[in-house]
Amino acid sequence: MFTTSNPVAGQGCRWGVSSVGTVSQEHAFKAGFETRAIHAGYEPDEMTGAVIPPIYATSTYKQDGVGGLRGGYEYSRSANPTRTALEGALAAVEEGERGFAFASGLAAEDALIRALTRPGDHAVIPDDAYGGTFRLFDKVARPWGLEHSPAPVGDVDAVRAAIVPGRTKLVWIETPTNPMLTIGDIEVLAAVAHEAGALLVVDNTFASPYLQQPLTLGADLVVHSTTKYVGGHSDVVGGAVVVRDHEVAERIGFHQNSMGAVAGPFDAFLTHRGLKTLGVRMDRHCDNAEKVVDFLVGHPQVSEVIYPGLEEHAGHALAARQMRRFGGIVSFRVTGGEQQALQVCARAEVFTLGESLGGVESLIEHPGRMTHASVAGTDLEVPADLVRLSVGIETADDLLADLDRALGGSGRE
Ligand code: P1T
Repeated sequence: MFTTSNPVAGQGCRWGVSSVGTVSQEHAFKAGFETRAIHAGYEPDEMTGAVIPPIYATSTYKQDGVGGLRGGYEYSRSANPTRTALEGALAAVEEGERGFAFASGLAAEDALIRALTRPGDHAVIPDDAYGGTFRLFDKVARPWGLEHSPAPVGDVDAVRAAIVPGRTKLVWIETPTNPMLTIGDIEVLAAVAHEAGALLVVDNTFASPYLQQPLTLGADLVVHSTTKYVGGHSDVVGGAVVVRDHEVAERIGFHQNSMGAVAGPFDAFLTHRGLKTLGVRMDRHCDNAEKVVDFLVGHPQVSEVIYPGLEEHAGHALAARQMRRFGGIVSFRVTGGEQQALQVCARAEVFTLGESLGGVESLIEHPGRMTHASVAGTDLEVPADLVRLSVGIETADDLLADLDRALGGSGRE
């Protein structure tokens, strides 16, 4: 049986979490991933039968006498039915106790950090992570008193050594990391964090809940930039935290409401719509990424292809164990240094030059000058000859032809 408690109404449902309406528990069962992605969080509206959660564009709710809330709804910073539906679905696909939707991935991270740490505490962070996450720890959280140590997520001993006994409250990883696609062992790192009395946080943005469910492997919290694969169409910015433990969930919920960086109803609607097709999109992202990798390996202008699906990737066996497939992001280095990397980015046409990832359209970027400019000169600096691809779901041959053109030809027979 798979049920999780409802953040607002306290109701379970067949698929995961029910936001509106009561459902008999008689037929409760653990549905498959796609079924949960499509049905969890919402039952067709009692009055109209609306199959999709309406966009509740309301800031407040009529009370039936003071304190007489209908379904627990009081004010839309605290809860809004469109957001509740998304939060229920996120909890269900990550197999968590509760999900929380935020205005952006960084807003979700900020709420998590402030809910679970205090001045004087310490966090272990990846030595390869999204530049904005590093900036949040280094330029925002540190001045408030939270210290951090970067460690390579692929090296368990190094992560263990970075823990400050008694002070480390969070071990924070990405797997795969952004942009070097390093793989961290979620199960082992959870044990390492727990031994030290810390919580393991996994940024699951790159894998998406379809490819990997960190909470089932022992992680305590998952964060997402839902801007990416969950939303999937590059039309909305959002973030999420999904929590395994009830008490931790209470703290995140308290901070979400107290700090207020929530997902609005229109954004929640778009993100939830995207989540319903996550499974089919991810399979095509992975198919196309594998074809792109095959093309790039051995290309005369490419010195290294980084993709966890390659047998020579240091984290390949681990990724094969903890992920369903290897994802849609491919990084590669070129033989001609930074200038060539910039040129490839500028020449690509089907691959749009831009930050972000995880949308249906293919994107190309230069991490050193773009998404990871904020880590220049730190332990997290990325190679200047690195190019990152977010492989979309266009026709694969068009993607290969575009890359060949951008690289100056001679990669295809
Ligand atoms: O952009 P926002 O929704 O606030 O999410 C931040 C974030 C968090 N975690 C990871 C792993 C991310 O990749 C991001 C955002 N990343 C990009 C914009 C990028 O192009 O890499």
